[in-house]
Amino acid sequence: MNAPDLRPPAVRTACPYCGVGCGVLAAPDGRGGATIAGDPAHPANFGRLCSKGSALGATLGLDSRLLHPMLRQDDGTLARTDWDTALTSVAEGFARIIERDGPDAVAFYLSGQLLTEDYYVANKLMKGFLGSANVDTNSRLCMASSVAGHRRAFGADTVPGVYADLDEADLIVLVGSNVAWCHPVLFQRMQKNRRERGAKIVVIDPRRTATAEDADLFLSIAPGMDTALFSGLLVHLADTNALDDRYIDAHTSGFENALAQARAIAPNMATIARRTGLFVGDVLKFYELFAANSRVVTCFSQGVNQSAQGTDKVNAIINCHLATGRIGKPGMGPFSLTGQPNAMGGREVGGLANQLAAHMNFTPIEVDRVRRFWDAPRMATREGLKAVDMFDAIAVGKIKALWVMATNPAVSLPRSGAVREALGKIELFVVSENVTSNDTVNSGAHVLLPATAWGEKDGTVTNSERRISRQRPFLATPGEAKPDWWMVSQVARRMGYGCAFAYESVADIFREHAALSAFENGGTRDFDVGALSGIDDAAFDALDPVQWPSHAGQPSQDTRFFAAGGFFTPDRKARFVAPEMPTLRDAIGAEFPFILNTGRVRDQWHTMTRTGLSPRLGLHAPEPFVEIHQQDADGAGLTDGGFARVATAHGSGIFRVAVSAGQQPGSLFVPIHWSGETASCSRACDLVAPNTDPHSGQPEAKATPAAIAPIAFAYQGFALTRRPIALPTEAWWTRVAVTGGTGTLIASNEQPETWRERALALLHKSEPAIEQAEFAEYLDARRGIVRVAAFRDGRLDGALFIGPADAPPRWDAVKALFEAEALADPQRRMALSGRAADGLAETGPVICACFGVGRAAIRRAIGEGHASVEKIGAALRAGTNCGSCVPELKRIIHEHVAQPV
Ligand SMILES: Nc1nc2c(c(=O)[nH]1)N[C@H]1C(S)=C(S)[C@@H](COP(=O)(O)OP(=O)(O)OC[C@H]3O[C@@H](n4cnc5c(=O)[nH]c(N)nc54)[C@H](O)[C@@H]3O)O[C@H]1N2
Ligand SMILES: Nc1nc2c(c(=O)[nH]1)N[C@H]1C(S)=C(S)[C@@H](COP(=O)(O)OP(=O)(O)OC[C@H]3O[C@@H](n4cnc5c(=O)[nH]c(N)nc54)[C@H](O)[C@@H]3O)O[C@H]1N2
Ligand code: SF4
Ligand SMILES: [Mo]
Repeated sequence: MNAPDLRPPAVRTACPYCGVGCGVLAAPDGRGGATIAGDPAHPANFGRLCSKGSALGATLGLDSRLLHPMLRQDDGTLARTDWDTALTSVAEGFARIIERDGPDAVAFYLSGQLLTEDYYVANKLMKGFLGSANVDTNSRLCMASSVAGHRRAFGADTVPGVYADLDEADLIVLVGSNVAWCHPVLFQRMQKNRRERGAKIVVIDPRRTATAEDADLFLSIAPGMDTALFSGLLVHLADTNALDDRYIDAHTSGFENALAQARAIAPNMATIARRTGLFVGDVLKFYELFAANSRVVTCFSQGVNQSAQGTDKVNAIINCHLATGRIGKPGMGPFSLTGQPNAMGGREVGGLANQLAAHMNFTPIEVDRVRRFWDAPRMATREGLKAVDMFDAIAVGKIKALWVMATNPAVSLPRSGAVREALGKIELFVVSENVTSNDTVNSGAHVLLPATAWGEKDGTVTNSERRISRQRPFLATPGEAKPDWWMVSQVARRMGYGCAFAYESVADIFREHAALSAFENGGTRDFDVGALSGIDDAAFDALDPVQWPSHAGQPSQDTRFFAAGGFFTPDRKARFVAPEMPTLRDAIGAEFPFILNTGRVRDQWHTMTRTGLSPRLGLHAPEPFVEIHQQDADGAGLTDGGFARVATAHGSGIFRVAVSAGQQPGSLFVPIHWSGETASCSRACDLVAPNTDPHSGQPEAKATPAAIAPIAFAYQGFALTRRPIALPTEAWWTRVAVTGGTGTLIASNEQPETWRERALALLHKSEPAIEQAEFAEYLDARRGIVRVAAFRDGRLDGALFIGPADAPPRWDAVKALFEAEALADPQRRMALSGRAADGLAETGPVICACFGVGRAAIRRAIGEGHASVEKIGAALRAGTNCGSCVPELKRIIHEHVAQPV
């Protein structure tokens, strides 16, 4: 990889992935692509990017893009239409259904990947003009428990701290948060603090993640038991005189009650150890570290939020910070790490069904205030349905029209099989999307609206530390794509609300949003960006990253909340909350004896509609897997690298078995990224129970009782093709981007002869100019081997190799030939030879995505004496660019020392 050439005109924008909200410099190459680098001036990342951010340039292609509005025809097919027809059909459809069945028969399902301006307009249309609060978002699956926890404790959804706290803390506690993979640039900030200031890191997670690998203390907690651990901490703090009595007295209420409940949950160390599955000594070590370090930040993410008691977990953590007065001061505070790039912005505009805009709720005074500000004819007066309930209402026909924007619920909602079925029955199903095909679109969408994507869209996002950054366009808008805010406004105009949706630009919307935040505020609401309400177009274009609050009285930045109280409750005091006794909603039993945990891998983003386009990002974890402890694998008759069917009461899937020492006995881990687009049957959410938290409505995505059993395939193999191929449902397959095309990994019980026939047919189909293609094949039916290759213009244009499961063909060498621009004769012969197939050049999984360095090469280098991260970097360059792989390098070094090759 060469150093990015960033001559002007590089555009300053923000990364579209995680909530760290890194600043990006994008220099368009004039051919539809761009060179990407971190923005050194952005206060979230100071020039750094992780593996996903660095690969953004490879995800800008238009091959999979939806470029024109489409309408479902009577024969079931989708056909291109014009914008006016599409928008009119949406407007008329929503109007008709509201007229017939009332406003609660319609819904919007939005996303933390929308820009604030898109989000604001969609929320305004539904809550102010259509008269329903049935607007919910994928943030329900993500941040809802944090929102509810903040609101209970602080009276508002306020993140008190700033990223600088991570630089200034002496102790960082990471709860249910795999920051090394999910917020990598923040992880690097934490590591820098550790190196330079000696900060300690404690990781609390049932799995030994890449984050845990490097921690000072790792607590492999029993799933769901965080409240027991933090209740015990509150008791410990009380019993060791580590409380801040003055803060408690002056700024909080409910302490005694919360402490009494904490004592009930965690009466003594033995009980805590039993509930959490931890050693007393480790628990004590954590408690002593917490008590001894006043500069402590507790970061939490989905291991906390995605729980049927997620809100209580959040409050159990916040209780400990309130009790020690460690909040809103440099280096201290509870810190909810947001997931999506604009999770925070969505909360600002009231994107959730139980919020109004600008951090207001559904009290009569607030409803009236927003009504007057919007001059709204049909204000929703009560909360709408939260995501899981919304899709249940769709399933039973109560909601008849749905508009999905920028999310893929057919893959990401719990019990997603049932979700797909419900979507198929809906009367009017509108999707605005970037891609022509995903599981949601393919669940029967009637109207497809092509949305501008990152690089084209224009507006603002807010990151985890309340910092608003501009996303700026640097590419021309392709086809007929339009911004989401434009589509919503156009539909609103067609429904008769032209005056209220007369926006000409994102700046118009931003100004209105900023003005609403200040409207009759007077310090009663935390979210106030009134200082920006008069911003002119030029200043909006040039807007530097700015943190809220930012109002007339306090336009400054780097503001923390609550160091001196000032909560947003009626008496301005924080509330301690007494949590429930911790438990998982569904208990394991004989039929489903394991706990299924789900989450993310380092180099993929959600359902892979974008990261899935990058061959480099596909190298790290190319196929869907289930992680399991050795002891459980032995018990279930599973082998590392084999296959397993994982089943729950809700669905099942087939995954490659990955035996992992980091996995707790009794639990399984499946990544969330694979969908019907990328695998035959490996969607994590098909298996997940729809149990929700009573306060937040957030589903328990990390603890569904499950069973696992081996599944045998007699043959395995792969295909390399210029375009994706379709395989029969009898085969297990998964797809990954490779340089120059698509790789498909295959497992099957069908005979090699069948595969030979199929290979010829498939390769024929996938070649654009087949008459020029030349086929070579090798069949050894007795050994179960088939190899078919297609050559064209001196290139290897396609290949399909199948072999016996105990000696499957490896694709590294064939892939190298597939990627080559031209092949010499001996190389062509090599293509079918056993040598290529057996993979002389096998690299193992690629650990360093930036320089394509595989595990095998790293292990070799360690064997040759390069046994430190620095030395590996010097020898192989691995880990020297974005740094996302450093925790794994450390793990490999560690393993090697324990067990040399
Ligand atoms: N690479 C990558 N990064 C991403 C994303 C992505 O798709 N890919 N998505 C972004 C988004 S939207 C989000 S929300 C964030 C999520 O970021 P994270 O929350 O860090 O990621 P997850 O992998 O979902 O879950 C975190 C951890 O919770 C642990 N966990 C499970 N159950 C429990 C429990 O009971 N207690 C505790 N303490 N831990 C538990 C899991 O083992 C897992 O390691 O990542 C963001 N960043
Ligand atoms: N089991 C389990 N399930 C989970 C989770 C888990 O940990 N475990 N995590 C949950 C969490 S935290 C999250 S955030 C969700 C994420 O889940 P989703 O939001 O469903 O996943 P994405 O793949 O990000 O879907 C975004 C879609 O919007 C499209 N898109 C991107 N940008 C735009 C745009 O500007 N406009 C429009 N109109 N479309 C756009 C993309 O092409 C893509 O199809 O998954 C949740 N589901
Ligand atoms: S940490 Fe990575 S994914 Fe997150 S915003 Fe920064 S570059 Fe993007
Ligand atoms: Mo998320």
